[in-house]
Amino acid sequence: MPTEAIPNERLQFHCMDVQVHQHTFAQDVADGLTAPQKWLPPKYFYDERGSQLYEQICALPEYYPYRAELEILGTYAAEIHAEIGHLALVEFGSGSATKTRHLLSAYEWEGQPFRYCPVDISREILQDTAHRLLQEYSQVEIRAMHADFAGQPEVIQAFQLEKKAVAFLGSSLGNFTPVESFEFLRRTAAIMGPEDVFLLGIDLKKSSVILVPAYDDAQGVTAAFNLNILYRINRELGGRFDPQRFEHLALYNDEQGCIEMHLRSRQAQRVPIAKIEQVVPFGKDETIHTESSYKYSLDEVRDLGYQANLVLRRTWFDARRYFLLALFRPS
Ligand code: AVI
Repeated sequence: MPTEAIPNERLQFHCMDVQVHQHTFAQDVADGLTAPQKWLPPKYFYDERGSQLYEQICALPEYYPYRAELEILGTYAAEIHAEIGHLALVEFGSGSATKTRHLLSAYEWEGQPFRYCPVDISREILQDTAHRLLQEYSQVEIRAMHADFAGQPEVIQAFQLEKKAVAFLGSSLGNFTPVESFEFLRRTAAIMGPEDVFLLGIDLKKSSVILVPAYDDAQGVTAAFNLNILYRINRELGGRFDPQRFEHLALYNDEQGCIEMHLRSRQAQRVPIAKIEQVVPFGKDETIHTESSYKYSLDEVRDLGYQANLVLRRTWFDARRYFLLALFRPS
C-alpha cells in the first residue's frame, strides 16, 4: 500500500490501488445487475457527489440517526474518552468526522499529542477532513487511510499501532448483512489487543412510522442519493441509464428488521453498460436493491458482539433511546 507524501509532518496518507477499485466496481455491477433480484453494493453510493448527498441527508429533519448519535457524543464525550483513555483512535468510515470531533476535543483537552487514524472509502472527503482537523486540533497526528475496509478490517494493521480504540460509528454496520456484520466484528476482535476497545454506534429498532420517512424524506435528498449510483455507473462504466426512468423506494422489512432501499424501473427498458459489455433488461416495476439498513435491539447488539468475541462493557443512549453507542472489549 503506497504512502503519498503530503508536506505536513503531522499527516501520513495511505492510499489503496485505484485500478483494483475500478475493477471491483465493474465486477460488482456485472454480478449485481445480472442476478435474479438485481442489486448493487451500497458502498458505491459514496463517490464525491454521493458523500455530499449523505452529508445533506444527515441534516434532514426526518433522518434522526445522525442527530441522535451526535447527541450521545455531545453529552458523553468526556465519559467515553475516560473509558477509552489515551489510546490511538482508529475510525472506520470516518467521513467528515463531524461527530467524532466531540471525542477528538476530549483528547485535545488533555493537552498531549494524540493519534487519529481515519479510514474511508471516499478519498476526497478523507483528504479534506484530514487537512481541516490539522487546523482545528493542535495536538492531533493523523494517519489517514483510503481503503475499502468493509470486507477486510485487517487493513488497519498497516497503522502498526501498539494499542488502539477502534470506532465504527454512524450505524454503518447496519448496512452489512447479519453475516457480514458478524464476520467484520469477529475479524476486528481478532486483531485487537487485550487493552484495545471497540466503539460501535448503531441505530435501534423502532416503529416503521419513524423509520420509513428517515429513508424517504420530503425533499427527495435520499432519492437523489439513491439515484446517484446510476450516474456513477454512467460516468465510470459507460452506462446509458436515464435516471428519470427510475424511482426511489424505501420500505421496512419487518421480518429481516431492516429498511430496504430500491430503485424501481418506471417502465420496461434495456440499459447498455459498455465496460461490462452487457445490455441490462428491466421489466416495468422491477427493482435494483441498493441498500439494507439493519436496526438492532440492545440484546441483539450484545449477542452479536459476544459471538464475535467482544464483550459489551458500556452503553450510552440519546434521550429518546433511538440510537446506541456501545463499548466492547475483546473477550
Ligand atoms: C451510512 N448509513 C448508516 C446510512 C443508513 O442510515 O443506513 C446510509 C443511508 N442511506 C439512506 N440514508 C442514509
